[in-house]
Amino acid sequence: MTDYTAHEQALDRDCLTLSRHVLQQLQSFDADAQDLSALMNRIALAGKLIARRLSRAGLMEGVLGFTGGVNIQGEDVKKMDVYANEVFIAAFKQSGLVCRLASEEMEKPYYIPENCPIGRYTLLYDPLDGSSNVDINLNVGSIFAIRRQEGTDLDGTAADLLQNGHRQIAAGYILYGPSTMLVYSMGKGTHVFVLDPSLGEFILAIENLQIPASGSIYSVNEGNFWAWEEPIRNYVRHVHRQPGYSARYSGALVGDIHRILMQGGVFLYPGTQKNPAGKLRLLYEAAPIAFLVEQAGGKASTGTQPLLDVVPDHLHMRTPLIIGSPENVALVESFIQPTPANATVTQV
Ligand code: FBP
Repeated sequence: MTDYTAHEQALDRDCLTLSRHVLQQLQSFDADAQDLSALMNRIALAGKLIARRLSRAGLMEGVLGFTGGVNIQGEDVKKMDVYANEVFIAAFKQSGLVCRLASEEMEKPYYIPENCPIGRYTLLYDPLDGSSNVDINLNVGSIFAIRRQEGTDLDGTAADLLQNGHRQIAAGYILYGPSTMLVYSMGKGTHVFVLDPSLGEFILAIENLQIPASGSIYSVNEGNFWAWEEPIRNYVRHVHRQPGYSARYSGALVGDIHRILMQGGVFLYPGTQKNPAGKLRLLYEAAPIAFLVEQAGGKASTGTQPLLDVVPDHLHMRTPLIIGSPENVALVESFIQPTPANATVTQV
């Protein structure tokens, strides 16, 4: 191989930016494709701004800690939650792309009048996932999904968003870790980008990521053990007895899912007797992550039905989530819905 080719390859690599990859995925340069490429680029901009703030947060006054307020979820709000939410809104102003933003941090969707009615998309997002990690410099993330705006939504109930996860046009997450990564799918595979700080661009690192069919990692907050229903307890008792399993739980969904996408295994956030619906929100946490994992050959379930089939009844609806390598998820489901065929495995 001549130097030139290696040089050409490196140049090609450096030019395989997110916005170019989206156009390649859509195999089109028409207005719709350009809009979705620009939309993804705005999400990337929000990620870069949040990553910059996180990287210097420990040196800045008033960036970390709580605001003293409580959000629609009943959770104490972190200052970085508010900052990250404002960044996403600012990134889409004057864009003509997104008419409405629905966020974990806002009771009702936020409208960008200058973008309506031309903006044909709605962005649903969790601006800062794993916020319990942010003040201690552990990994956090942002989660996003793009859906088509159907109707004018004048009553602000976002009723047109109450549809199953298959209606997502694109979904992904940004992982703020040792490096900043953006993982997304438009329904044609799952792709991993790394932020090259010297370029300020997300560059393609892995195309068509495939999750291992099974893995030895299980990721769940065992502190909730006695709050779970018996079948989930039995599954965890089963893995405790199996040699080779390792428990890994970071407290941030994005970080735990990224590990499982790369190494295989299963993540669980089950319901509890007190909260049968669990903790995670369907529209801007579970459904986007399920879309990604299934595009990588994985499986996502509530325990009793495919996660992407769930139709929400309100914007901030919660759902149990069991997700990861298909064989591991099927094993958990076999404890929840035992059949004569799997009775030997589920007897603990
Ligand atoms: P936030 O988006 O408010 O951070 O909540 C979601 C989350 O932090 C997930 O990232 C994580 O998987 C889960 O909650 C951790 O919950 P728990 O502390 O109950 O295990």
